[in-house]
Amino acid sequence: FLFLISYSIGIKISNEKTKIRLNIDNEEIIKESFKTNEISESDSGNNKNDSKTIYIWPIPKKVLNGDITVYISPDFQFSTNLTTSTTLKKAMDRYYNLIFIEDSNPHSGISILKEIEILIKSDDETLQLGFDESYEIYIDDDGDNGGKIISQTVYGAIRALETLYQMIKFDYEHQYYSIPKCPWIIEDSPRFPHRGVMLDTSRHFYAVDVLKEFIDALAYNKFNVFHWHAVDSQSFPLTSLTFPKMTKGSWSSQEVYSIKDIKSIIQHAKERGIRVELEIDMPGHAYSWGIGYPEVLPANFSQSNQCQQPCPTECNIPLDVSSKESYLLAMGLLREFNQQSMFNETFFHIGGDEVAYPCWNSSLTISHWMKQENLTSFQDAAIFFEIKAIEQLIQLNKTPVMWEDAYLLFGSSGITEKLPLEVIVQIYHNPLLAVNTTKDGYKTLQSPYWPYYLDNPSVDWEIVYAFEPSTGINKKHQHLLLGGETCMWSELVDPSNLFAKVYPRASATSERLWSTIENSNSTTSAKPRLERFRCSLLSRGIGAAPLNSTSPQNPNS
Ligand code: CP6
Repeated sequence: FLFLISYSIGIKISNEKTKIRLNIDNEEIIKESFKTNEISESDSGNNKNDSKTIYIWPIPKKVLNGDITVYISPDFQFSTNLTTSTTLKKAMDRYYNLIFIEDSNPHSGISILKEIEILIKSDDETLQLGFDESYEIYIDDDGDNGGKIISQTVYGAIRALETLYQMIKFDYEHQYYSIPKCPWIIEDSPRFPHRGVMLDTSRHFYAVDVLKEFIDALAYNKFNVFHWHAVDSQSFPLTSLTFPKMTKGSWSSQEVYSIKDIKSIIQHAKERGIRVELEIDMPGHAYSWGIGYPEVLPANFSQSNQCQQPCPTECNIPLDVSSKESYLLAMGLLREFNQQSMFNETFFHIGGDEVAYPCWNSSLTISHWMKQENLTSFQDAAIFFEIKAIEQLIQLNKTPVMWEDAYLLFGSSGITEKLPLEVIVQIYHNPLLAVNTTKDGYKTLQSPYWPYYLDNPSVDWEIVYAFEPSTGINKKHQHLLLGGETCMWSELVDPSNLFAKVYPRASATSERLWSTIENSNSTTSAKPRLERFRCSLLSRGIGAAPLNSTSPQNPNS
């Protein structure tokens, strides 16, 4: 057993005292007196014995711990080797203020933790698919020896600080902060590189502060992507400098995101290791574009029964793909929102979902244009447009992301054009479609509406938790499954009920996508940890709903 520990983390074991040697850029850090006989391998949350349960959500890859409480000094501080990073400095301050909210007393014990040192190997703060979020935490059972957080990047350190937050307890009777169950050795890294939540800010508007709080909660869950479904038929709240009349399609002039707002949301997310993936859904779901620029909507669409005016809730009028203005507008928006100074995220979502073809039935300009271009079906017409948008993004060095409709459309009968392999396919119906998309070589994201659409109130957290996104996918192709996103459509959701709708169910996804399969295979053992994690969200002002213990069953099964 000692060999196992020393082998896996490089501890040098002598008889009574143990030294941990860690190599950081040739700097050798030696930590003394690790009493190995008090370290036991925790059963990563699968242990029903409460005293053994590790209350960390999502459960780390590897945890070794003991049973000694180390008290924290009232003048505790974080220190770091990477003093040049404002991202890290802000994260240290943020977590310091989240942890130490009460006045605390000095403990009279002899071993008091005064410092945790954060050692970071690289100062590269680029946020992109696969950025390094791994970290290690070492807390000795002798507080005087301090503690260490070690990571490759600042983002790994941010994940470690979240774990540390969940490890610290406050004793209200004596006013002591402490870390129970020391010593600790934690080694952690995520299973999937893309772990997100989608939020729709078109059906209802969310103020900037609400979006920032939403991003805070993503970080508490160790999610790393905010998929911002910013616009849709119902409203267009994003300011465009190139096309200033776009926000005529907003709910009101108050319910608009200015350029400054957008930048501050992206900055807020970056400081928490969250990528912001913007979606401008096209060519479907585009009714709101036509408020300022009516020339981009199909002529006479109101005559189609799917698309009556006034716009019904489910209305998703597509752009007129025969109109030059539609291309100027759509491609112009892609160029504007992909400027380096705006969204430096490489993924960019262009929707492609639910193109309501009947809305094109009564437009003579569309039928003339189709004849001219030799397009024999509305499907072909949609592909014509989508290819242009995909090519525009590739030219901008961006990675297009599209809903599964694009994959199915390009592959449908009579259509020879193939969906470019650069496109990442986001599944939202049958998760087993991932078997095909990955076999065909497409990077894939799982968001099956059952169980990842949070607007369905009958899906309880256990069902979300039990869903395994890699099911059925050939081992050879599993590397193409980048992860998944749980989705919050906002037809029936706004800031008044957002957090209770999203949490705790999205947390079920956060653990499923972060932790190993072996560590996340039981809802029974997850439950007490999720209960505790929900409280940790509540104590940070996130209004997560209570866990429902009597979950309704899937009516389809
Ligand atoms: N809006 C947009 C939606 C949905 C989609 N796209 C949606 C479809 C089915 C369900 C829930 C939401 N409201 N733009 C599908 C990607 Cl069940």
